[in-house]
Amino acid sequence: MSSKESLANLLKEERRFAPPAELAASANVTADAYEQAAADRLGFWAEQARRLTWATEPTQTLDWSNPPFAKWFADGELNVAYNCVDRHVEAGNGDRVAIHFEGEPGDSRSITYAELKDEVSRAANALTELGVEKGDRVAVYLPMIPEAVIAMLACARIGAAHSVVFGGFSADAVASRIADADAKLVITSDGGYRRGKPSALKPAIDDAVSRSPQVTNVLVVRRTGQEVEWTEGRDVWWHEITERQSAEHTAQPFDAEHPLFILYTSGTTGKPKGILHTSGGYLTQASYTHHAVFDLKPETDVYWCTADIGWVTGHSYIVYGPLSNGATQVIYEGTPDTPHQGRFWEIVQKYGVTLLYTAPTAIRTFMKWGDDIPAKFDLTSLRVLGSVGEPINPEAWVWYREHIGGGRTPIVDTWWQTETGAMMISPLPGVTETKPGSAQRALPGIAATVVDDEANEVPDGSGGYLVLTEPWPSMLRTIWGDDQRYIDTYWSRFPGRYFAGDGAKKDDDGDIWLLGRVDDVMLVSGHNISTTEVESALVSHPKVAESAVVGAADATTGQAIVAFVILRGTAEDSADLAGALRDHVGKTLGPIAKPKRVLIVNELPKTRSGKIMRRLLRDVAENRELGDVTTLTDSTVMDLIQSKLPSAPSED
Ligand code: 6R9
Repeated sequence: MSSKESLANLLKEERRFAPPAELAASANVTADAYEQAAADRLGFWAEQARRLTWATEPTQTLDWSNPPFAKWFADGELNVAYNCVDRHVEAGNGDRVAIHFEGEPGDSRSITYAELKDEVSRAANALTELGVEKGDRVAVYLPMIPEAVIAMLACARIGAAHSVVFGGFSADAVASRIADADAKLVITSDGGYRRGKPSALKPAIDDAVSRSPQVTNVLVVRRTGQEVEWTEGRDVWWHEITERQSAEHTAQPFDAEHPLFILYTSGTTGKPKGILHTSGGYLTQASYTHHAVFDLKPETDVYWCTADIGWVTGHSYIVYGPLSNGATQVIYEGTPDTPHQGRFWEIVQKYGVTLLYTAPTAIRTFMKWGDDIPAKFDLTSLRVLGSVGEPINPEAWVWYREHIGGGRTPIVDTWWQTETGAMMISPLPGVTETKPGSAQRALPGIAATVVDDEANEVPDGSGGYLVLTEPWPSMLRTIWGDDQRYIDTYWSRFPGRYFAGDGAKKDDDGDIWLLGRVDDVMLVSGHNISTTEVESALVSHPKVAESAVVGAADATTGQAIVAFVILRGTAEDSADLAGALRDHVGKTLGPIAKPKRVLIVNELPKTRSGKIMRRLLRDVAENRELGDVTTLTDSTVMDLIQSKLPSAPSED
């Protein structure tokens, strides 16, 4: 598809891509899964739970007697780490590679399932020696190295809940998360490699732990070899303590509802929410969706999810989903442009990656860098491509399929949240006729719909709020320590239904299109306009790689649309470009959606998981002091954007 065609044309043309015949013929999941799950939803999930190895098989599926507090498989017992590691060794697959680790400087290391079992066992013994027990919390603050996975599995193995905090977060952010979870141990490293240099992690932990009296030890992985401050009696080298442990460790079974992890989502205001996930239901859905949505064939596939371990995507689709399925996967430590902009494609070629899972923000960056970069590498091993984190603009979807997938691969646009634990809405690669830009329909066993302000389901062809209408196995169980906030945040807007906070519409076929967070929706002269639609219209212009739009207070229209735009590699700014882009949006979506101002920028403010922080752009557009920037990857971005403002063209 030519990039000149507008979003409207893309939609009007109803461009669809049928699943490749070969994939459909041997797909893990076929169309009858939808019927089977619709006929008996709980029976369907009970069957999926049998993917796991239980110490005590559950006889109950769902206990929803005290909504919204769910219990799944409540009388079952299992050990999550045993399911992710030991059982594959026992099944004779100990020599299969679990992790191909690629360090940013170019060092690499492959770890088989048998080796992973030894390492996780040693780490579990080390945690026990340090006094960590079932029911405790452990904070993890590590770069993307195998020890991050090993640390999480070691916690799971002994029944301690982990709380992974992004390696980029400040000491304050770490300290508040350590305090909220009341963690007694912190696992960190001297540093990690980012953009060609060692980047320190331990100083933030030293600062945070100095304010956390309940932390008894800090376990430190040596990754970069850089100098670290050392607190005797508190700090322990990972390699020293694990080396002297036995590689034998018997995994005890825990209740299906035993806490597995807490993961903090920042939200837009207030203190971070500690999302609590438990064991049996979470692992069932992480495992099933990874098997179904990626069509994983563990004997032959090489899977790579580029997410950071500190994001829920790293939890569910690097650690628990893939490892419970016995997958072979790649883990990469660094950034996609180090030492060159083809690094991702070099890795795909090196390991023969077949299944790739990344985020729209990365895809749009690759578009910006230019088509010629992936073209230099052999990407023919790829067979399914996934997207997660934000709505994927149709133009980026088509680019991903063409330039990464060689025009062959299905794209699975997977909608889910930290709170949902696992994928909820996504195409199935062997079943769904895909549409660029749409996550399409709820997975088998999942119930989602779109409702209006009065909680009425909207007809096909209309928009509203995305809600989930039935409990699901990997749902959050509560907000750590704050049941009332859990009820208020997710279950009170539409009683009896889970409100995801996202806007969505159903097309004429009933397929779901995500439209972004409802907090970001713009109100222009009485019309609701979604950020996603205007951004997609901008990205459908041949000169645009990425954009973010916000509504800024305006005396005449209530809000006016301000667009921040990043150009493609070969495109140049010109005097009339802003006007041309405004006209392009006007033609694509209608005059009401025309941005009042268009600012060409080089970067956009993003979280570590790649989500655009529109809240900060709104502050800029309304000339306000910036709000909380602690979850921003790179705070200098905001200075650059603000410096653009005075000379910005202002049209009316
Ligand atoms: C997995 C993850 C959740 C929010 C979610 C939505 C956005 C994620 C999306 C998507 C459109 C997709 N989101 N996937 N929007 N299409 N395929 O991202 O979790 O970090 O908690 O964010 O991300 O707005 O509500 P989390």
